Amino acid sequence: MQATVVRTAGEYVQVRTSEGAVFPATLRGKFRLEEHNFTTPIAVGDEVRIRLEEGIAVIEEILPRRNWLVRTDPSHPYRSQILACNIDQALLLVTVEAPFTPLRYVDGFLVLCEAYGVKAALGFTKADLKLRPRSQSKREELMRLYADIRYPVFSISTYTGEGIEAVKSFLQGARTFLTGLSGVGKSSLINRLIPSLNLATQPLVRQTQRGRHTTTYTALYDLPEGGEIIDSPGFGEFRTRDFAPQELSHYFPEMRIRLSACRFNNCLHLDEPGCAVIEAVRRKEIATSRYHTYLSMLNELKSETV
Ligand SMILES: Nc1nc2c(ncn2[C@@H]2O[C@H](COP(=O)(O)OP(=O)(O)O)[C@@H](O)[C@H]2O)c(=O)[nH]1
Ligand SMILES: [Mg+2]
Ligand SMILES: [Zn+2]
Repeated sequence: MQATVVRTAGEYVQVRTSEGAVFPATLRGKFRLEEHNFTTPIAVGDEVRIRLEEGIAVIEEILPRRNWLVRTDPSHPYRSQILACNIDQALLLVTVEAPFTPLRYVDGFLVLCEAYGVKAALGFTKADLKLRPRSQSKREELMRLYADIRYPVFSISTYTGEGIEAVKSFLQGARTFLTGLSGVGKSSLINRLIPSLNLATQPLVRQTQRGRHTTTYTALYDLPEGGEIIDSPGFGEFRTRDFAPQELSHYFPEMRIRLSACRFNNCLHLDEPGCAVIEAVRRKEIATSRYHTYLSMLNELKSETV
């Protein structure tokens, strides 16, 4: 029988058959041994072949994946963690305040999506919040920056309903991986999209304006208008060592289109003469913040590969 993995929480796995029946699932021991490079060998979105044994789905085979999102497991530097599999697109929720989302985090996620061939979009949430003037202009500036480099950008409020219709049409018919720091409003957005669900949401910690980790599992839900959304815990960071320093600029769309104009075809865009990327940064055609993320990610990749 074939089934889809619809929930993972540490070792706990749930699958759903094509008829819609949901079962707790276990992995046969051999997967654990074979896939020791991964924190867990299976992830939400996986298609699996199962055998039912007293109400438990025994997973016998993981079917080939169309794609996946993988990051370095922050607690085990030599292991990878599969975030989700077989997805069409990803939506990253971002807040400028409450909580503060670092740009390195946003760009790190976008690079991950580019590297694994997943279409990415950004949702700037809590549009109803009255921000300090500096934060308000920051929010607008960032929305423009990412729209300019062709990422779909939404302004969303789960309180007022702003942007919800636009997000719905973006989600319709697709399987979307939803992520963002703890407290940005992922569960609130899903509740707005699927009112019957009633996921737990949590106020921010007052002093720090950071989220609490309410969601400790990854779970897939059906959307009423068709399509599926994957709720995930507030992953702290998206680091990867799955590609070479040389590849990195290919995952920045505004750099990618300029690479053929660099004088050297192995240009790392650091201080090489005739570098089209550095020239574009100088002319403010590439955002300084994006270039800084590039440099910091490049440094990490270089130190991983020596
Ligand atoms: N002002 C405002 N607060 C929101 C909005 N969406 C969610 N919140 C609040 O932000 C906090 C965290 O929301 P939650 O959905 O639990 O975030 P998650 O950790 O990303 O799942 C809760 O106190 C929500 O009520 C919004 O659109 N506007
Ligand atoms: Mg949540
Ligand atoms: Zn260059």
